[in-house]
Parts: sequence; C-alpha cells; structure tokens
Amino acid sequence: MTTQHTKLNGWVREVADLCQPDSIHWCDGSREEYDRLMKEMVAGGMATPLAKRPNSFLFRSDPSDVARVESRTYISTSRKEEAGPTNNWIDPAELKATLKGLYKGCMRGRTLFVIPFSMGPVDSPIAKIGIEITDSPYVVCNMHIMTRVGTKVIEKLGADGEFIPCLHSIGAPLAPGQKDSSWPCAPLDQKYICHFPEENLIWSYGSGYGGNALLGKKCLALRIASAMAKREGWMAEHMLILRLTNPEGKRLHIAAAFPSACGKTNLAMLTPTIPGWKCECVGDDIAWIKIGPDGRPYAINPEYGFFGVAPGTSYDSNPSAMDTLKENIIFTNCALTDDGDIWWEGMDGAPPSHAIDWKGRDWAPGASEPAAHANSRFTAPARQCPVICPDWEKPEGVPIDIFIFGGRRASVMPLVHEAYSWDHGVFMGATASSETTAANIGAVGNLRRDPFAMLPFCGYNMADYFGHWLEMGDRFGNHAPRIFYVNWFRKSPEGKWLWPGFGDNSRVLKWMCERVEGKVGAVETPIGLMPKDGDLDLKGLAVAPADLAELLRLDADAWKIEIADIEKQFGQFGDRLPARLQKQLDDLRKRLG
Ligand code: SAT
Ligand code: MN
Repeated sequence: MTTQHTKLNGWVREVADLCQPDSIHWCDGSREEYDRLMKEMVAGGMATPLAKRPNSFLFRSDPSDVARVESRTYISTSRKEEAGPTNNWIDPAELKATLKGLYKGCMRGRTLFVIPFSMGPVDSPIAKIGIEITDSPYVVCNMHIMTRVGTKVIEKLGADGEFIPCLHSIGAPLAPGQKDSSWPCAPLDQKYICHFPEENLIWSYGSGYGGNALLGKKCLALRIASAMAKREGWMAEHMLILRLTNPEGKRLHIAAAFPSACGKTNLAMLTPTIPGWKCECVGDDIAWIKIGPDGRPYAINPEYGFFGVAPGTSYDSNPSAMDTLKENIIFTNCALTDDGDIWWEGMDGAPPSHAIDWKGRDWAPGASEPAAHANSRFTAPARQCPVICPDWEKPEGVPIDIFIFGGRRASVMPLVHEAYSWDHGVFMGATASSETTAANIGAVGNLRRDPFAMLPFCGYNMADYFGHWLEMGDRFGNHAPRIFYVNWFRKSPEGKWLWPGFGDNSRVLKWMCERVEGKVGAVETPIGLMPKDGDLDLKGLAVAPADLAELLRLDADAWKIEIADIEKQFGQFGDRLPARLQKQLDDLRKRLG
C-alpha cells in the first residue's frame, strides 16, 4: 500500500530510522492479512487455535503484563497544572528524551506495522483517524477487530488529512538468531504510556496488553480525545451506550459511565427481565458525544469491537455476550480446556475437570489460583452481538436521554438516586467512587474516587474537565439528559449481594425512563431523588423487603464521612475547582443537616 501523504510517509520513515525494524508492513485491514499474521503467531507459539470456536485463538501474556498500568501512564503537558493533580506528569522534553532512548533500535529483528485506523465509522463527521505504528502482530489483529482498519482510511486521509500518530513498541528487540518469547514485553519500570495532548501524540513502550497497546482505545478515544473535546466543545466519555425500547415502542438512549470491570459490557447487552422491554447495544466502553442540529446530545461508539472482561461472563449473566463469542474471537489469558475450548471462572455449568491455566500450567478444580486471570479478556467484533442496535454505525449517532454514573461500592451508595439538577448530576459524576479492579495493575478492592469513571482516562486537569461538563450542560439547556447514580454492588453486613443485578437492572432503568417521561414521582432525600414505594417494578423478583430497604437506605452517618472524603478530593484542585461544584457540596452538607 502506498500513500501520497507526505507527513505520514515522513513520520513512518523517521520512526523506522529510530526503531530499526527488519521490515515495514502497511496494514490493509484485509481478512488475508489477519489470517496470515494469526498463522505466523500460531507457528511461533504465541497463539493457540481453538478447536471449538472457528477462527478463534487463545493468547497467554507474560505474567508481568496483564492489565493497564496507571502508575506508568503519563499526561505530558508543557505545564504540570494542565495535567492536574490526578495524572502522572513528566515534562515533555524530558519524557521524549527518555522514550527516544528506549525506542532506539527497539524493533530490531521485528516487523514494523503501520495500522491506519478510524475511530468511528469512516464516513462519520464525528470520527477521527489514527495511525498506529507497532511491532506486535497481536496488536495488529486486535486492532482489526477493535477499530476500522485499512485502505479506506488511507483513502480518506488523502494527501494531507489529519491523523493522530500513535507509536507503540513492546520494547523487546531480537538479537540475530534469538528465539522470541511467546509474549515479549519490557519490565514494569521500562513501561511508559505517554500522551502529549497539546500535539495530539501518543507514545507507548514496553507493554503489549489491552489499553496500553491498542492505542485507539483509552489513549486516543479517551485521553487525547477528551482534551480535543474540551478544546472543540464536545465530550469523550468512558460510557456504554444502549437503546431501551418500552412496551409502547418508545425508545430512550442511555449513556452510562462505570470504571473498568464494573459491568459496562453486561449492562450494554442487558436482557430485560421485565416483560415487553427491549435493550439494544450501541457500545460497551466509549461514547463520543456532540450537540446535534436539533440541540440534543448525540453519541457514537468510536469502536468496532468489544474488549471485554471474561471472568463472570456466562449465559446466566450475559447471554448476548456469550453468543457474540462463538467465532472470530481473540481470547487473552483465559484457560484452555482439553477439548480445545476456553474457560473462565463464572462460566455456566461445572468447571472442567482439567484445564491449562492462563500461565500454561495444569489446572484442576480446587487449585490454589484461578484458571483464568481476573483481567482475562475477549476481543470480539461488535457486529456479532445478537443485540447490536441497527443504528450502531449511524454516522450522526443516537440522541442521549439519560446519563448514569456509578461504581462498585459494598456500602453507602444506594441502588439508585436521581440528581436534582444538571449541576447536582455533575457533582454526582465528579464524586463517583468505586472499589479498584483487576483492570489496572495494582491493589484490588481499594475504595477511591473515580470521577465520571475517567480517573485513569482524562487527558487534562480533572477540575477543568468538571468545568467542561458544567459548560456542556449550559449548552444542552432543556435538552440536557437527566442524570442518575446507581450501585449494583451493595452488600449486606454479612457480605451477601443485596441486588441480583444483570437482567434485573432493567427494573432500575425502567424507573429512570418513567421519571423522564413524567410517569412517576420520587422521594426527595438529602442525596437526591429516590423511588417511591411501589414505583420500582419488582414483579417476579424475590428480593426480601428488608434487603430492598437496605438497598435504598440512607445512612446519614456514613454520608458525613463521605462528605469529609469529598472535601479532601476537591481540596486537591485548589481554586481550579468550579465554584458551582463547591456549592453542590455545601448544599449537600446542609441537606444532610
Ligand atoms: O485494557 S483496557 O484499558 O482496554 C480495559 C479497561 O481497563 O477498560
Ligand atoms: Mn473501559
């Protein structure tokens, strides 16, 4: 493939001079290209074909390279204040010098792949083009599924179209004759996931896993895009998008932000347990939202596939995901069964009596470690999802009626509450909290504030991002979506889940829709509006009245501790914190008395 794009050709030449690959391959996005790379990876021992799933492969990563690394992720702006207190920062000149040192000769013995990709349908006015350079054929195959790759993107670029350069290396050059490992990567202290939002540039080094390496996803579509969105007056959010159709045929669109590994994919593909309601998936991870000609917010899913958490996914929890996974899938760090299928904890039925675990060792039920890594993943084409929304590739997107925020909290946060106003909703998003998950390398289960589920993904000062949300609300005016906060993860003092979750979450969504349509009222509480007795549709559900009361209980003492923690969170932003959010905090304190 050739291009007349001088800037692109120049950049590829410059990177090749620095990284010194053995060869260069321009990806055309074709099936043949995918098949050839997979065949080579199977032959090299990186990939295992799965007898039970056509055109599907299992990869096992290095045990040091199993998730995003927030501690090694940088927002490099000329002034530290622009990155803000919640991002790691290194001066751009210093960071570039370090990275150039690492990139020097880093692709020796390997092929440099040039991946032209589009985030969003190629013909969408909201879409953005990226070019990822990588030395990982695993990344190329994943990008084929997760983004729209190839010739049509190069054609759209023409001779001088705009693109976001995304440079990636696994950081593992090969000496002549050296045998490759099955998952080459660099050690943790040499991994760098760098963003230069002032020049729309991404440099990633040392990791081959997920968001560290598939640079269209978190790096471009969230960190760089959030900074562009602030400059250009739109929104790049860590949100699933779904369409809900009620029994009368009325459609509402919901965009919901939850931290990684908190059930976005499950909610996006929900099978409602209430009769007559239908849910269709537009996206499961990222939403790009722009104001449409009618003044309403319209959202597109910039991705082309799902990079979903495997453990816990089952016909019970998410049948649509299971049906998506029948063929053409890349599995990473799942277990391998003796009959050539994958398996993970929480899959339907009994565990296999023997399997090979994600580290390649024999495994049997009762083993001391799980067979699949907690952050094992499937990479699946979105079009294979049986409940994919027919409009999921509509260039102009779908109009959003409801925003939801939430997280994983064993206590304090009730099942659902609604914001009194846009500003109150922004306050809810800004103060969202969640227990940490295996999607990041680090401790699991630690409670932290994760504003808008964007803590690891906001490409600029978080206080300015809060301000941007307030400003967007002003621009939406009476088209502003209603805002709700949910917690599917509340537990009893004995540690039992109080809410069944999954398909039964449709009951909570139904209440939201009825609120939007003015069909039901609400109870005013100090923290927000909550369902009136009997308004939450619980028909056919065996939740004990005491559990329901606990799910909706407002623990005033716990909320006072919450307020103190929010004060601490807000304090880190100094006078950059929007006054309107400080006012929301003061109002909440007053309401709690
Ligand atoms: O590894 S990813 O960043 O793509 C997954 C996630 O954390 O949501
Ligand atoms: Mn995510």
